Amino acid sequence: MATFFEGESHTFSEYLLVPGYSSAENIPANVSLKTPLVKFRRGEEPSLSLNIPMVSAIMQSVSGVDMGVALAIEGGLAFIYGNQTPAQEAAMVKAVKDHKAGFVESDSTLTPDMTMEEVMELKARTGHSTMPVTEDGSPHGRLLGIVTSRDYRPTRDDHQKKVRDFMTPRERLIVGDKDITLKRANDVIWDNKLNALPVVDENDHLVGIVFRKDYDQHKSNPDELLDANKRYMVGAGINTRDYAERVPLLVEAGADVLCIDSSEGFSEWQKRTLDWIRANYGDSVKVGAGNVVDADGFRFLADCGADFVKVGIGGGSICITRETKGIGRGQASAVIDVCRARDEYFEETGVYVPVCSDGGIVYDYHMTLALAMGADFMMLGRYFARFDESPTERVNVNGQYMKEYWGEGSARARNWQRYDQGGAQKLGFVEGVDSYVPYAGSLKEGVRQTVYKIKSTMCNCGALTIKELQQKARLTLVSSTSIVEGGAHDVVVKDSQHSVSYR
Ligand code: RVP
Repeated sequence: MATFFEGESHTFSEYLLVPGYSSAENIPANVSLKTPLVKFRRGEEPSLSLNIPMVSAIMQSVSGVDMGVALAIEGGLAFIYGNQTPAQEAAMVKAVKDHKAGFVESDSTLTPDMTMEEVMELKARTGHSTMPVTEDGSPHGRLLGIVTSRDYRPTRDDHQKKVRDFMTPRERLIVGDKDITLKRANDVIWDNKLNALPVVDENDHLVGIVFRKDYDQHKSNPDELLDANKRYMVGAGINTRDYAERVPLLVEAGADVLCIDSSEGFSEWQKRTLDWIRANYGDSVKVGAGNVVDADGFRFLADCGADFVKVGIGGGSICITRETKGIGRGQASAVIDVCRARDEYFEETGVYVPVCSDGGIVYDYHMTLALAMGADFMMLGRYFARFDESPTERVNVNGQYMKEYWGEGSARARNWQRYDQGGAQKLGFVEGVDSYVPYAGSLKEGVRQTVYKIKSTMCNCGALTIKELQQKARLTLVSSTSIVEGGAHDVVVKDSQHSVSYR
């Protein structure tokens, strides 16, 4: 006879937190969201932690270089997608590691032959008034000069005037060399009353620009997630097929943590992958595994040596695995079950293996619920796909800005390795869709608002840390009727955006 799990399997929207006592101490400014990323022994500190409990999904439509940098600045971590060649993925990891905070790559570069009219158009499009001029117009071309709004007068000058005739030429520019530190660059800006300092390499090719307004970059991003060398931290997805080729390249490129990306991880393939990494790198390479949805799956991966375990099958917004294959489990039930198993494992072995809740976060409060249920951090696809920093196109659909977002199991991504069960090297059938998500602006603003909401709710529960939330949280299942009561109801909402503020 088959095994039947007790009760129904539930998802986040079916739960609410019941507030607990909050003291005057419980204000968002006092809340820390620091959380372990990899396993650790009782009494020890984890070797890697996150400053906010958010990582981006291992997906083509979510996690590229820009996501890696932007999310590390906020204290989270991106997992660069594995659905590309090992060399391409390693190059993305390296680009995040090489990114110098405060050194901006120009998105408005000119050639000397452009006209003042084109300069004005570019300025209107990007909003940037400082524009470097390079030989070929590329952001890393040979630097020939710089144009700022002080160099031309639209009301008086001929709009066909060439850039070469009004730019400040290279010989009159103060520049920094490519090894300059941000601190030194800011000193140069300050001493010379500059607005921006172009940074060039030994061949006079533009590396980036340091702007005066980035002066206190570190001070305004207190949660930045940095490695021991003050570089941004970044993760990378791997699969259970080509790890012997992929892992060494990713490690060499500087990936701080890896994660086996699979729709279903309770398998011998994951064990083989983890065994190979341990045999070749011992514990020096950190690697998460998954996905699983129950205690047995967790224990299997923990025993195989996973550094964290990822939970979730079929709950992703673009995922149709449950419809196509009939496997999965409500995300809340899966997280609760696995986190219970993690705590038992910790009691027994003294090893704490962090749990990542992956997929199915629709509202910001779902993140607080996932944490309260025991998750150490969340992996999010749809949430991050909406921001400027996701690698997909922003498009206008019926008058509304959207970003494209597609599943790794969709016909568009064809990530057969993620769904591999040892058969032919192709996707047998699709398990994901291609979609749009409403555009939501910059990651910084979006994440900061979400983080503030999580902290506020934690205060309502009397918790100043995630651990405390997990100990103090009181959760209740809600009936479908009371879910209706939770939104605006029995009124005509004036601002239709209200009901979809996160979506
Ligand atoms: P969501 O945040 O709800 O958009 O879910 C993202 C998660 O969905 C990913 O981290 C991954 O686990 C899963 N996914 C990615 N592609 C697919 C698919 O095509 N079915 N599912």
